[in-house]
Amino acid sequence: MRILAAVIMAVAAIVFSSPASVAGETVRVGMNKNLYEPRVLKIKPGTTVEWVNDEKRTSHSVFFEQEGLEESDRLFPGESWKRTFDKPGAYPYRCGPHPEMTGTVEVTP
Ligand SMILES: [Cu+2]
Repeated sequence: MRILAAVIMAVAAIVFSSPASVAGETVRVGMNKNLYEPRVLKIKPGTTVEWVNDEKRTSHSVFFEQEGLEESDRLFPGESWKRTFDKPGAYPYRCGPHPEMTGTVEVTP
């Protein structure tokens, strides 16, 4: 029984440490030192992502250019912007003023 308990604990640790989100949940992506953190975010359908500018003085945006969407407003330090993802897929994006600043949202069922 002790071994069984250890196996259950190990499986639980793996399951609960996976970066999965729950539908209706809001997950934060920071923007700091010209990087999105985390750069690759894995979520479940129905999750809202909130990008928050954690810089002291640099402004950023969130631009899903490849989807042909409009760029977000310019986000000044402390400001944020949200998008909800309902369909599975990979959603690459970048910062408008800093094209080398990129990230991806991966939505998996
Ligand atoms: Cu930027």
